[in-house]
Amino acid sequence: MGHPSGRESREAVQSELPPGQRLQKGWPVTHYGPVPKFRPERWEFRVFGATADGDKHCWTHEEFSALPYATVVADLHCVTKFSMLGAEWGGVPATTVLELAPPAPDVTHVMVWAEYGFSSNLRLSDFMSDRTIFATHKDGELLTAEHGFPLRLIVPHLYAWKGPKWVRGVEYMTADRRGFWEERGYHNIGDPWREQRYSYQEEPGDGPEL
Ligand SMILES: Nc1nc2c(c(=O)[nH]1)N[C@H]1C(S)=C(S)[C@@H](COP(=O)(O)O)O[C@H]1N2
Ligand SMILES: [Mo]
Repeated sequence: MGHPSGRESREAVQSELPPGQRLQKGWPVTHYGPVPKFRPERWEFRVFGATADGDKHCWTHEEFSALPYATVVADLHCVTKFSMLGAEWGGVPATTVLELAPPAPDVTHVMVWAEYGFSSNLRLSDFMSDRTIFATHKDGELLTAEHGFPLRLIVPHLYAWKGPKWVRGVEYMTADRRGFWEERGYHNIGDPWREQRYSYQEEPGDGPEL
């Protein structure tokens, strides 16, 4: 067909972007509120709620850092329409957390909790993806404070607000409940390929009543 090569390569890049997104050069910082100070002696990662054994599971920073390290190459899509492609995220896969602290059989959703009470809800099926990862590193380097150090969640197949920075824990839930942005006008599921940006786009069954 013979497109000029410049145009062809732009189209190749565009085809990797979900609808309505544009490619961002560099890595902007996007969040609500201040950047929390990391205090290692006070930090713990907690899994609580409907666990299989009914107990809370806690890791100190040292213990969590000693869990097996894995990497996932994934894009980041912000609902405000910029995307960053092809980052390598390093850390602890969500599947590892699920193995070490299994949910009760009736768990359907999780709430991921971060500093200052920020939260985001996910279907267990989204959390269970083998590409969902609690990241400590990006492209081989420790995360910076403003990008979520010491720990942030990356859910590659959902908009980036579904991945809290400064994560402190996971609550296993037997019914869905809205997180911080999901209560404030963003879509309960947040699939960028279906452009599920806002809660007014939700269809019956996508989320709890607002
Ligand atoms: N704790 C917390 N995590 C958060 C947010 C936030 O407001 N608070 N914003 C989310 C949004 S909307 C985006 S786009 C990404 C941005 O990550 P970045 O600043 O590392 O690019 O963080 C997500 N994680
Ligand atoms: Mo975002």
